[in-house]
Amino acid sequence: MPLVAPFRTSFGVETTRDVLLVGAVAEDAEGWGECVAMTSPRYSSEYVDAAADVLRRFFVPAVLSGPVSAVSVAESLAPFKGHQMARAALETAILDAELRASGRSFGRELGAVRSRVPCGVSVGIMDSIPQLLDAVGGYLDEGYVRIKLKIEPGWDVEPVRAVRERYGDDVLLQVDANTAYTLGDARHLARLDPFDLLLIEQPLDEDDLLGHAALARQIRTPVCLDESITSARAAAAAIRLDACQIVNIKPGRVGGYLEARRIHDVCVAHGVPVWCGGMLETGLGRAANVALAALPGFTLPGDTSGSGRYYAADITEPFVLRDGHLDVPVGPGLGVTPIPDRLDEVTVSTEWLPA
Ligand code: OSB
Ligand code: MG
Repeated sequence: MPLVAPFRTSFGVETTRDVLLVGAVAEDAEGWGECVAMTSPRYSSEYVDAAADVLRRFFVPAVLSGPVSAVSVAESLAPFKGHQMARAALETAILDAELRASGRSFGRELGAVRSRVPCGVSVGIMDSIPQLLDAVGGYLDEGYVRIKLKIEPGWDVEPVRAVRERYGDDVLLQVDANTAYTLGDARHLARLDPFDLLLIEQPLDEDDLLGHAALARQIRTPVCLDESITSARAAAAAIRLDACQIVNIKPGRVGGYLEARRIHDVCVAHGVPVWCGGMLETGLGRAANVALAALPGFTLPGDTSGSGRYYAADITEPFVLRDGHLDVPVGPGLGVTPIPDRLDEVTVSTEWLPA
């Protein structure tokens, strides 16, 4: 699916989104899970074709070898390592089918306590500061309540300063480095301190919890982890080590919504604020993310933007911001379904498993 504008991060530029959807068809319902793996393994080791392969060869056969239920997916897949995004898509499809069959929504199932969630937007690296200021201004006009700037060495202090100077100190502002720095950059990153950022997301490598803990002692901006938080256990370790003060929860990265909820619970128990990340999802993934973001520990606005921030035409009814918020879907399961004609238009291949 073409993106409305190129999205540049420290790990690359995306102009289109290769989406892998898993559908689970039961007698009484059909469910959907969106796999958030990207085309190439730059954000994490996962990528779309690998996810399709591991689902086809290992995950779907393992899950279908016994009685199928969402809560038993993790157990069925326990013999296998990794591929959290593929796991998440499969578990979500089955959970959606179960919830639709019983008329219960994702929000209800996960424990949502709000009917709408405040929305932030993730703004890519641009060619120039004026271009960035135009983009940020447009999003603020649309009502986004929080701006996240993607940063990398050479595009960090100046864009942050420019946004603060132009739009003022009241804008909720944060940055995301996607692992682009090293601990040696600590003094440079401390130059972000005067700008009162909400947080800096994943400045160092994914496996560098001790580095994040050391960095957190050298800068005032709170450290938030994204890539490093691969499970509830990883979250507990990061918190214990003081490697982060805030956690970004992405269900795809952690193997699904059930593990995402466990991370939420761990963070709440430790007084660590969480927010819901995004992976440029279509309306299907977005619906579930918005439901998750309505849990009580999600006290910061997430990267749950409106459909129009990503796609001129979504594959579901678009999510549209109202007063800076998105409504949590209330219908059974995800509460949204693919529009058949739209799905046909963007589908490049379909595969039935078992074959
Ligand atoms: O690091 O949060 C990230 C998109 C793709 C991969 C990684 C990230 C992102 C974003 C955009 O920042 C979040 C979104 O709007 O979906
Ligand atoms: Mg991130």
